[in-house]
Amino acid sequence: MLDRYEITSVKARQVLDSRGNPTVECEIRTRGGGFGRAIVPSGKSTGKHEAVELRDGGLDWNGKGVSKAVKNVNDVIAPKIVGTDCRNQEALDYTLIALDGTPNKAKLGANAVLSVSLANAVAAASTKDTPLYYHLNALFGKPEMTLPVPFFNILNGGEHAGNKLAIQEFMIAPIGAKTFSEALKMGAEVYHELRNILIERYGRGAVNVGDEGGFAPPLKKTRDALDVIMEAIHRQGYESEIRLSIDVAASTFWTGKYYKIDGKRMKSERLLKFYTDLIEEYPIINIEDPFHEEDFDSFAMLTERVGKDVQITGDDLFVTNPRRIEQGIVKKSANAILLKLNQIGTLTEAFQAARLAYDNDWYVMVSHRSGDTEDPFIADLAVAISCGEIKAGAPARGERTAKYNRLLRIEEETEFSYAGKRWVLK
Ligand code: 2PG
Ligand code: MG
Repeated sequence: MLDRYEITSVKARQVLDSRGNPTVECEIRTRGGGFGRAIVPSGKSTGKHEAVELRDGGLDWNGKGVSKAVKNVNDVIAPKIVGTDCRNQEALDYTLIALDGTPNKAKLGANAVLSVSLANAVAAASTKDTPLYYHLNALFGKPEMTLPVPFFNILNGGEHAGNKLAIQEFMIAPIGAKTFSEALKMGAEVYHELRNILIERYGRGAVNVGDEGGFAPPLKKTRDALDVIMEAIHRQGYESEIRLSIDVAASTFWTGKYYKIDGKRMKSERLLKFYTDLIEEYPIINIEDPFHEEDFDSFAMLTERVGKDVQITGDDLFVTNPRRIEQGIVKKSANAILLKLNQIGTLTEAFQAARLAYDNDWYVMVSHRSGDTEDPFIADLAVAISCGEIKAGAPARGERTAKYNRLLRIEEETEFSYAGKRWVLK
């Protein structure tokens, strides 16, 4: 007898991401009437070691079309997985990995592969008639679920903005909120206060936004950005609840010899001192990618110096890749990983990355991409693996609020606690 969990159709198409570039959407249906849809996001400050995003090249869509990846789903992957059981995520993902056959998904494209991997999980949850976070939690196998602290990227620099700030993301984390909804309120209030201050000081041109919805004011120096954010937090009266976080994305201003930041050329020792000074001056709880993507050793030095109090997160360094995370664990290069599904290409491998981090007492922050979509998958993922931290951009713009609004709904329908207490308030 044919089972209700049998996959009956797999269909991909090309849709647009938040930057207006093509990306892959996949839909999976099951015999029991289940339906899953997933859309793959796309990074800009991508790590060198990320899985390959397959693009068509040529003139159409400025070379960014994904028709080959779509064709790979419809013609190569679909025939192999139609008829299989959607509940067996690992078997499906290993089929995808084998079909691709390369270490970095270069043949079929990580965008093709991931769209199927995620749509399958959504279809399985739908067939079971259970929320996605429950289904993912069962697959991942963690005893509890929590609502993550949102890290709102309210001021943008680096490759995500047209200003001179070297650092890519300036985030606020309402760790002292009692609930997720309160955290969202604090984040939105500070975001709007920041807007007011930027207009007062620099005029209306200062509140154009970057790729992730944070403001991109014409500032040049790191401290100018941190000061204006502190002012916004102060005016809203949230000094005791909100802490700061930065994604330096240091590979983007590493010249091969030195770092170009704040009008200076810094070698890694000087940059390290720059960070320890910042940590003393500002309430920073997390620094992502403080050094370039091959520099495991400088990462380790910073982690040794400040890692007891500050989370040091590897994004471009680890690219959600268990093999690179293992290297980082041996070298003590960080104490957290950024989890981005499309850096590795399947849900199963992303779970392996997260488990590896947990098994070594590291933290995990679930993350969006700068080119993202209305798909809220990562909200459920952050709850399901109970990592307690998510970054999904500013509390504004649809592709970002899709994640935060999904978390509001999960909060309303569950008793899960807010993960703010995982951070020590100093
Ligand atoms: C990052 C991300 C997401 P991108 O560096 O962490 O904020 O940016 O998607 O451009 O790599
Ligand atoms: Mg990053």
